[in-house]
Amino acid sequence: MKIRLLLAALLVGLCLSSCSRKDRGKQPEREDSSRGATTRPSAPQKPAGPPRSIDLDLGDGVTMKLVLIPAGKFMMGGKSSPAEVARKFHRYGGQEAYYTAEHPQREVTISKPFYMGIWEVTRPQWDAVMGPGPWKGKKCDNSDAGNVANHVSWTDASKFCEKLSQKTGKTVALPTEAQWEYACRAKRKEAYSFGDDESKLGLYAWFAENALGVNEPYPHRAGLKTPNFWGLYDMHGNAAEWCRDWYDEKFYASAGAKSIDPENTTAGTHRVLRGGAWGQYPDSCRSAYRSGNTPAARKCSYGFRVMVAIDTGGSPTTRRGGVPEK
Ligand SMILES: [Ca+2]
Repeated sequence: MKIRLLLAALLVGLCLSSCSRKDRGKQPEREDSSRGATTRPSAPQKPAGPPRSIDLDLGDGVTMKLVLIPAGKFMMGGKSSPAEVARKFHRYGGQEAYYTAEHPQREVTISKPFYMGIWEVTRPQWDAVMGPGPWKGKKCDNSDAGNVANHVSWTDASKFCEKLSQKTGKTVALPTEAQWEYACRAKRKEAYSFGDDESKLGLYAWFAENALGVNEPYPHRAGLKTPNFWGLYDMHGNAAEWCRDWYDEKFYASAGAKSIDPENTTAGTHRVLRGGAWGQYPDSCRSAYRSGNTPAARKCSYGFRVMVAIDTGGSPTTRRGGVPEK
């Protein structure tokens, strides 16, 4: 009897164990009773990055739009030799000596994303921050009140950045020369942000052939031409743009030319100007072309655009003073 009872208990035990295994195997995934949807463990959320664009409030109903430029690497400087560029632009009087400062080309890292103004600073933007601009009464003071600010020196442009930093609580500054070229190229390696064919330049730029050459010797209203891949207008032509660096034609070749976030901070006589302008030929509007002038120089072809630095938390920095944190 005892043996029978033991065998029966053993059979019940085996059945319970087997049924339990089957049940576990069939166990449905947990249901979300409210929606009937299967709930799986959620993937870790990526922290939200900085917004793709920001609008600065300059007061008086005037704003300034800037777009996010991602961190990355690019080849800074001229791909073609000075002799090749001179040959290509011979009909415009191109000479090797004009292009030697673009060399040697080298890989440069822009280690942090930043915001770049989509336009050169406009006259209404200037007026909202600084009051009446230095173009007033000049030959190039044409009647278009929405035109870009010009006849502006490097010192004027830097003061604008300081005042706008104070006004917005963000770090507004001139871009470094490396940031400018990186933003201008927008991932393209050719002579221009749209390729190598200078016959297309008129779609993207105001320059000698469609401005000075047709008796319009001044920069034109921002945003009328085609922007580059990152949404930046008039990087080629219109106003030549001041950059933060001191200009040194041998900087690329010098030991001081870092490959990560380079900036020439060694005081010289000239500051950097980039992009060419409304009176210049296509060779001077190339992404790699470099020039400069003294910080106090004002010309009808000189203007600028600004950048806003982003802190490590992903927000535009709030440190004041016009110079981004390193
Ligand atoms: Ca420009």
